[in-house]
Amino acid sequence: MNSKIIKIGAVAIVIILVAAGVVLFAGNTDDSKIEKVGTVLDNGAKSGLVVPSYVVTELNITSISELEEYASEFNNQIIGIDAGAGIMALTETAIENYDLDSFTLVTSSEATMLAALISAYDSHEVIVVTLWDPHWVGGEYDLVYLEDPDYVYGTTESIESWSRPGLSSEDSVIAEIMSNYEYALPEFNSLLSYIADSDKDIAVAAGEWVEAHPDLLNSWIGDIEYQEGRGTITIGLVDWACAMGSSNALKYVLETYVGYDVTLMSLNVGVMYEGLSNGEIDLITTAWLPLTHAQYIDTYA
Ligand code: PBE
Repeated sequence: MNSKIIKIGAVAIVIILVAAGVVLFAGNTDDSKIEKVGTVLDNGAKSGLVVPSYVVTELNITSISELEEYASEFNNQIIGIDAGAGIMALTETAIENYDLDSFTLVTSSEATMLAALISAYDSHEVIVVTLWDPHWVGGEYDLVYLEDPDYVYGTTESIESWSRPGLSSEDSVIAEIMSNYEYALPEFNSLLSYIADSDKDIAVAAGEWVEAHPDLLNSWIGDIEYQEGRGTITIGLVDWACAMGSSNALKYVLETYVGYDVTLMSLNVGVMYEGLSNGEIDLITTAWLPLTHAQYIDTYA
């Protein structure tokens, strides 16, 4: 064999190896995608800008498009929640869309926003907050969504469960439970209210609520039986009432009726999705879609 043929052969081998590498790499990219594993709530979730009902009657304001005229009554503030929450990005869009130039969106947390809302409510002050449903607070206070004629906050959404890449293919038991782990809207509202009204630790209250709903529990676990040592599951969540409710109830079910060891990890929303994507977190039950968490799903799914 002359040296020219050997060289051509070597070049061909290099080309084949590079092509194989490209194929493998492409495969890896797919394997790094987070996966939808269930629907916690099918439709019925919504979000927007909310005021106490007395604000609607007293200022005669019903729509976000009228907010700018009354900016000073609101101290030029919209009380928001944590940075990275989908509702914060949607509210920045609303500020641009409805020309709310006099307003600042205040970054805080759900707990701080609720404290501000309740304190304003109790002293009959004007306030506007970012808020959503399902949430227990709407059942306890007389609150109104300002109309959103341009649908900046979309219409209704679903709350979905997502997993790290590969969880369902590795563990058919968790895959089956997650595909069953769904609430009707009145059930989900009932869970959140029960937790909010309870003096007990949220984990205990969520467990009590599950025990009081045996038919729902059975619909989640089906004929899966308890088996000790099924493994460890880390559920990521943000400190939002809805996420704490669904995650604590799921932890109770997986530990008490299935045999997993479950850790709940409370995080910032961006870190939660990143952790899901790199496998540090196994599951989340708080993906609001198609709109609120679209930015994270576009990045990681
Ligand atoms: N929320 C509640 C979240 C999703 C769950 C509406 C505050 C958000 O805005 O990202």
